Amino acid sequence: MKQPTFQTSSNDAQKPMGLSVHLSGESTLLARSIPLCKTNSSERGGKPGGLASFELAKLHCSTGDAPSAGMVLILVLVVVALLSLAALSFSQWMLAEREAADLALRQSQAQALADSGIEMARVFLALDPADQNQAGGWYDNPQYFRARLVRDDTDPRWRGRVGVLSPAVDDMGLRQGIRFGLEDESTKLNLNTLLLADEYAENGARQILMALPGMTEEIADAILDWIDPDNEPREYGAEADYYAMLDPPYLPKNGPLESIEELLLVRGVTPALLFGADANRNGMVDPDEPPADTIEGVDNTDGVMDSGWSAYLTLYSMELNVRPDGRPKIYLNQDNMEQLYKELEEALGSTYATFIVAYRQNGPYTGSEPGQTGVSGQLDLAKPAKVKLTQVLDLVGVRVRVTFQGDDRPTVLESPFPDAPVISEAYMKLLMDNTTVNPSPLIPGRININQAPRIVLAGIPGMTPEILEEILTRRQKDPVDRPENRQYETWIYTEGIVTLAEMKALMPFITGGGHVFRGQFVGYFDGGGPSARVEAVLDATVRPARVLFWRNLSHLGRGYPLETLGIELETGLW
Ligand SMILES: [Ca+2]
Ligand SMILES: [Ca+2]
Ligand SMILES: [Ca+2]
Repeated sequence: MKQPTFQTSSNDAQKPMGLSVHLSGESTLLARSIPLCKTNSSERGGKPGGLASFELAKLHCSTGDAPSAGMVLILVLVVVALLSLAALSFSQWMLAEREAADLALRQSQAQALADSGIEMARVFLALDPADQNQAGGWYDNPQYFRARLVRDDTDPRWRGRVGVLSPAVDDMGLRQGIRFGLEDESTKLNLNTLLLADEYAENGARQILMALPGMTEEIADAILDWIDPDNEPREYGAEADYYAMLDPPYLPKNGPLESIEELLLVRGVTPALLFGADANRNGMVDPDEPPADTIEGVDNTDGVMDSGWSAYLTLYSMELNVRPDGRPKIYLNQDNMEQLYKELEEALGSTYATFIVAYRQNGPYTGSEPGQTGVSGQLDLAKPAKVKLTQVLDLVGVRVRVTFQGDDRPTVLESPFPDAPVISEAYMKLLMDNTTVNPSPLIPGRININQAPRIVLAGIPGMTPEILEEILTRRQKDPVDRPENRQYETWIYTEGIVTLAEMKALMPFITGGGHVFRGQFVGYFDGGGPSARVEAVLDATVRPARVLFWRNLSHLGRGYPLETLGIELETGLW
């Protein structure tokens, strides 16, 4: 609709000073020049700009009769009223527009706040471990990860913050509440390395899965069949033949998973089992979420299934297998004995280097001759290796029979790495920091015994209930509080919780900590309103850490109350 237009006709000399109104467009209500009243300047009391004291009663109409003057007045009033209404709705419309623009801006700012949190975590993970600990660590560090002020403003509606949250694990190893920090992905079962467990223990992979509440042998084998490359069904499993009968039919993946959600395609896996009752993915069952005391017959009274199996599963866990200074570890199974000796001597000294190379060249000695300590000699480094180590701990508590160059008789060497808890702590750090039997700089899938929930630990092949309880009782979850020896998984051996044999059985499955981290990054304003929530997985095996996975959870709401996230904790303006 076209807008009315107005023009004055004061230049018309024949007519008294007045206003002519033209309405163009559909409305032709007023199409003629309307003569209006003329004021008597003497009756305005000579006030300059007498319109200020404009009073209808003091107006004298110089033209026209009384009824037409009244008519004109009414018309003018109608026009004025219409104009006022138009102005009012226009201003209301503009206010609503402004609010919408405000909201859109704050929404995109909230998203930027959440993304700032990801960058903040990447920066933190790029620090050396000692500096990370100095700054409070990545595990439970509200000072660094809670309510960080990103955008300061005197108006709380615009004072933007970000928080980084992860599920907390209590001293019983149960997921309980939240903490401000990151979550080590190595505290979960890595579905894509699960099949390796079968190489170390019979049905090891199934055993690991069976630790999940509500898991059955049928579902466990179906998951493994879904991942394994063959089309041969396991004892209780399902392969292509089964999925071909479904409507619509589909094929099993027969390869690594790309998302946890893919498991919903596996026979027997349901959304309730996979995700529990935590619809908004904040790690807990909120009052408005359906009660989850029982999920398909699974006992959830202790809340272990609040977030379903997804809380215990990952596709990303990985750890760096390098020396503390970033150089590759010494590969103990390399073929060149001269090179091996040289590397070992430089890092560990000649006694350790001699014994390790002698072991490689001769294998363990199982005869009755007693071993000697403190004896040394020159090895023939041209002699090729005879045995390979399956793990570093093969060197502990063994003897080697070796003939040094220039000697006529062999010598039996006692290992400089005695099988004795406490004492072993002295050499374990050197061995763990510098040597490996795995030439890869990255090891995926091992489980962090310092932080993993009870359920995940319980499934590890070789884990007994006694060992599990000892670990849960003694461990220190936060790396900041942890003595140096506890950064290696071998602390359960050096502190006497497990025997050497038990340690060697557990070793392929466990680690002291991984280098891939997950967190929920919540961007919000002190005054409430728009918020953004992002879940991201950061790979800190490279510096700066790279984002492996990013998912926007904003549509599920902020997830945590403002009091939990923290407001007005730090600001330069208040
Ligand atoms: Ca398969
Ligand atoms: Ca199979
Ligand atoms: Ca929830």
